[in-house]
Amino acid sequence: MATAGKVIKCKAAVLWELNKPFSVEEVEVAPPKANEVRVKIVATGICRSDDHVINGSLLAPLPIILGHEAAGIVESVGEGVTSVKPGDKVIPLFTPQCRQCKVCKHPNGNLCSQNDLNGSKGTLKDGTTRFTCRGKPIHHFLGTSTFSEYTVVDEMSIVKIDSSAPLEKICLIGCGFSTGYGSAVKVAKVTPGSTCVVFGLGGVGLSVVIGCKSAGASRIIGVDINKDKFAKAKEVGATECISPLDYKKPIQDVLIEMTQNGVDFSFEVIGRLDTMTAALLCCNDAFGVCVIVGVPPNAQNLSFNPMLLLTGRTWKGAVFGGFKSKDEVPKLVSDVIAQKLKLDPLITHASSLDKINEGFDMLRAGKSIRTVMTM
Ligand code: PAD
Ligand code: ZN
Repeated sequence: MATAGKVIKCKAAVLWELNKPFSVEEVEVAPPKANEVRVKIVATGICRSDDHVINGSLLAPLPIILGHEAAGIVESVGEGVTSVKPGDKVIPLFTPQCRQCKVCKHPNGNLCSQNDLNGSKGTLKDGTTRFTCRGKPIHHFLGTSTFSEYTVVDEMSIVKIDSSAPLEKICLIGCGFSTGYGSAVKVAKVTPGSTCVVFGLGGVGLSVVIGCKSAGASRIIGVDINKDKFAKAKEVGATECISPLDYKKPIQDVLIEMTQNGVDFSFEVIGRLDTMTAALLCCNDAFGVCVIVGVPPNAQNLSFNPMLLLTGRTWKGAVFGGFKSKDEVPKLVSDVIAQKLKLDPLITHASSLDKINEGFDMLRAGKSIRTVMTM
């Protein structure tokens, strides 16, 4: 391509300060170095995890270009890149898969030791950034930074997908859908005939519901304080929905009563300590499995009586639905193309990068599930 090896000037949404709107402006994107890939982002979704950075719940260095749920086309590659080439359709991976570390070599677990989630550096693997704006270096987010017309990622953070994939939908495989679906089928390993409860019916929570249904759960209870989310939840598989605001009792007690001693599988898909506690308490004390999917507020702790686990409960969590990203994303994409998995119910709004602040306002107001911005 004519741009290969050159700096690209393009539009990106820069977050300069916490709790401030994005500033959509011109940035310079340097060419990829060795083992890096420059991608033209075609479509990117708005996820609550991006908002967690804006409000300080999830720590990341500023200024930064956020965005981690996207699909695009390879523009150029650095020396040594073998798994993708210019023109390939790709999905950036916020959980990389280096294939060298202890986690990547282990059959279970997907949090590759090269991840930038815990104690984020905000750089690529070599410790530097490829973005500048107004003469200042701008940080990367989770090695992806998709709120930009072009981004640079490490080869371990990108995977080639089927050339027929519709990018404006398939971007949801980059985070929300895979995270929720995998939390049910891969992390919890939901069993046929089981009872499940899902706290939080946003894009990720609805994807948990879809996973529970496809695993054969017979009862799927959705819990949300926003009743506007109930219709969609039922459309994708929830058998009933309740709001904690309708009860005087703690919601875990309501759920324990509804299910005769607690559910088989519970999922927290909000990111709050009180609902994480409720999710643990409402699963059966002898065999219940509780999965944390929501990103908890930075530097806050839970304390609980270990007796809750001694009785037999399992308490676990995972990022990206437990999927080893480079291995499993292409398969998820193929399942969408084959219509075994459906993303359409999750996409409520189509927008553009210029309207990114409005997109986040809609998420915060509970009016959207997923807004997909096309570039
Ligand atoms: P969302 O904001 O679309 O959905 C959250 C839902 O929770 C909304 O429908 C709210 O109404 C509901 N809610 C809020 N407070 C309460 C409450 N007190 N009781 C009941 N319901 C409530 O977010 P999302 O679906 O994009 O993301 C959900 C969480 O998952 C969020 O914490 C995000 O950071 C996390 C996430 N984790 C991963 C991962 O890899 N583990 C990936 C992507 C997102
Ligand atoms: Zn996300």
